[in-house]
Amino acid sequence: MHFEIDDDFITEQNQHSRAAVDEDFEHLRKQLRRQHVDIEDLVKKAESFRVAVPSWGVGTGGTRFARFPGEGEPRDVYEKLEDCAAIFKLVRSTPAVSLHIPWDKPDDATKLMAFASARGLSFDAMNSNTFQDHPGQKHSYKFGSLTHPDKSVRDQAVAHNLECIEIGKTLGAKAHTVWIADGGNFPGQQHFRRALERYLESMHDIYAALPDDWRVFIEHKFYEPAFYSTVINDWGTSYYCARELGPKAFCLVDLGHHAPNVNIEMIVARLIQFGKLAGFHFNDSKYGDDDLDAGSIKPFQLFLIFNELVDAELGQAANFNPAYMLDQSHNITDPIESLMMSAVELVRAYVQAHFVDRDALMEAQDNCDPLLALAILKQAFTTDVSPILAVARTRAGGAIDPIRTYRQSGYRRHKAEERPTQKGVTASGIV
Ligand code: LRH
Ligand code: MN
Repeated sequence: MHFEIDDDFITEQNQHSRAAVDEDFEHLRKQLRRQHVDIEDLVKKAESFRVAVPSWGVGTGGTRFARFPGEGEPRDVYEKLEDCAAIFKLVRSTPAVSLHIPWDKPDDATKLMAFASARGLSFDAMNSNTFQDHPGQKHSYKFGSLTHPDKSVRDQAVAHNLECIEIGKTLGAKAHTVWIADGGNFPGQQHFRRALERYLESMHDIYAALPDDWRVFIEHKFYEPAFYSTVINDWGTSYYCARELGPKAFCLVDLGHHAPNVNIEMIVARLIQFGKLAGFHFNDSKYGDDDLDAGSIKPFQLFLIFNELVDAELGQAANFNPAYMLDQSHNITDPIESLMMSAVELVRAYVQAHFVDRDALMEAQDNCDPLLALAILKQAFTTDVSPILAVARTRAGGAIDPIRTYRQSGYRRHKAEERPTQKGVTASGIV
């Protein structure tokens, strides 16, 4: 029998803090009413928010220096889904999982689909992997994949992406994310223009294989693992390619894929205005692609990104249907706890962005009153909406305090018993 956190246990644990949350909620209701905001509207917004969990995020991540595996690591895609189901049970905003192929390649996709839906889970965007060489692979991706000078390597990489789409069709996914590590470590190693031409040639073949109701997400990244030049290095290159490919191609923004201090919320506004925003890989970082927990380092930036998203949502921006996903690497925390905390921080930023007085903001902008404009944003960002988030989770059958309830459940200890660590045997993932 596989241990699962049951609903009664969650309800029982919620008893511990219900009274305090109700009191704080009523206090916040009065505070918001003074600003002509109905707290129930914000609860509905919180309940409506959805973000997908990365299958590769429930195993312990690492760096090139070391990986410190935790207890009860998932050893295959089924155990990864068990952990995703535990997260969904407690935070209620993560009903979808984004798979990575071949790490999660199912022997039987129909069986995997049934296993997932039995736990209330569905599948979000698929992810291909031509940044590692896989067992039995004919050609190496050492010097690139979709942009490799050798056509047979490009064909192999295209075929892999088509296989991801085929698996995704069986699993009910509706999008495919293509991130490639292609680039160079030395000046002169790559011809920048020819490499991009080869990329588009390969992507046209992948685009042609997309079902009518699918989208392809181009994920840019300014460096790593290539340390001199990266073919799809920034949003401009990604946007050009999405335009070239067609209406089903969009630009995915992974927050960690930008140089420090880049104004990411402005890139988001641009991609919204150009009708090419695919969505996000949410995480946080201080230096490089650190893949830290969303909202843990730069919560104000996360809020400003959601301020652009909510402005577009309320303004019914054209072609605006962003896919929200987490993409993190949990090197020293319990991945389940980090993913729950990150999901909560995304709902927080989304609800705070819905609390922005947009009429007053527009007036301040039109009156060239920068300080008032900032103050209006800061008022929303500094409003503690935690009672709204807790009530929204509880009304959906989740936990008032997901971390505390998870720890009380002993889920990790149970999984440590069910999943005895075998030296060297872990679910395939980043490291
Ligand atoms: C690349 C990336 C990409 C995934 C990988 C796991 O840095 O963000 O989205 O394929 O991480
Ligand atoms: Mn990513």
